[in-house]
Amino acid sequence: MTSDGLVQLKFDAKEYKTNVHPEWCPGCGDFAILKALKNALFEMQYDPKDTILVPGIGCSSKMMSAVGTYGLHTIHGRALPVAAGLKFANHDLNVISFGGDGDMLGIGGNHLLHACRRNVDMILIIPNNQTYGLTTGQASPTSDLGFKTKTSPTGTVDQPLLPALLAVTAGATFVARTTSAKTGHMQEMIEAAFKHKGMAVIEVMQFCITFNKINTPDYYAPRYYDLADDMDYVKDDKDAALVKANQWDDKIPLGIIYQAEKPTFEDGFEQLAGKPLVVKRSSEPRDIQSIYDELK
Ligand SMILES: Cc1ncc(C[n+]2csc(CCOP(=O)(O)OP(=O)(O)O)c2C)c(N)n1
Ligand code: SF4
Ligand SMILES: [Mg+2]
Repeated sequence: MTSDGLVQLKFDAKEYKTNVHPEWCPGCGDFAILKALKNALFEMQYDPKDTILVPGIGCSSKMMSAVGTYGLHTIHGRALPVAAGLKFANHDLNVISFGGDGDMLGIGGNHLLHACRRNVDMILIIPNNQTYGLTTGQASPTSDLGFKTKTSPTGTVDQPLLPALLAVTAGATFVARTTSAKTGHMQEMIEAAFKHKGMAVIEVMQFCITFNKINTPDYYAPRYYDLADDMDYVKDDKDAALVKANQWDDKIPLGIIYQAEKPTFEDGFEQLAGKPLVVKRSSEPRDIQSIYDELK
């Protein structure tokens, strides 16, 4: 508390920034996700040296380098097992994984199922632009039926997956949907996920203005409604959550679709009840030199 009664914050907003500016197309929805993530980290006052971002590979995954925490850029589809391993080794860390719809529901779909059913205490953000952005716009597992691309010139014939529905079904204990068109709402969902104990999955409808000209903010704006406006909605009712997560037509719900308290993966190991298995060795954010030196 300062002399004028204000709360003294430990970390300034600039602690969560770096001087890296990801190369995204002007107008890409990833800019807003990055902003919401940094705002949420600041609001939570997470210590940057106790926080690690673990993305896969894709346009959205580039945001890791712009956040002033630790980061481990993994390979396409494999972010979740790495993130879960980090949490297991040091459960004092705030672990935030993220990857696009291709990353998390295509090549990494298997890992998504198991991270959810294990209820690992970490966050997963899925920027869902319904296309493979980085590799120039092929159809992804969430593309609409009939989505035309260079590799599906007559339109894709594959039934799309719904990330939030998959997450609820597989056992995640926090599942929310938000949109890159609403930075404040995204930040609210990320903060709610940070406060949750267990696997928290946030699907962000993220707009790829370059390769997806169909699923645009204007396309979705009239369809969205906010579950927070429904006072009767009970978040820990799984049957109700399945209905909401599956609603994908002229009405699409945003907000916390499902949230329940259940034992986490880490709770299942008495070895983790005390201190972490491995205590981090460097003291400053991004001071990785001491670890390199030890491995020489
Ligand atoms: C093992 C492997 N397979 C394929 C690729 C090529 N690749 C890189 S990003 C990507 C898809 C990106 O789409 P998505 O995950 O939806 O992320 P976005 O770029 O849309 O944010 C693919 C197929 C790769 N880098 N590694
Ligand atoms: S290709 Fe799409 S997702 Fe990638 S930076 Fe450009 S607008 Fe964003
Ligand atoms: Mg994508």
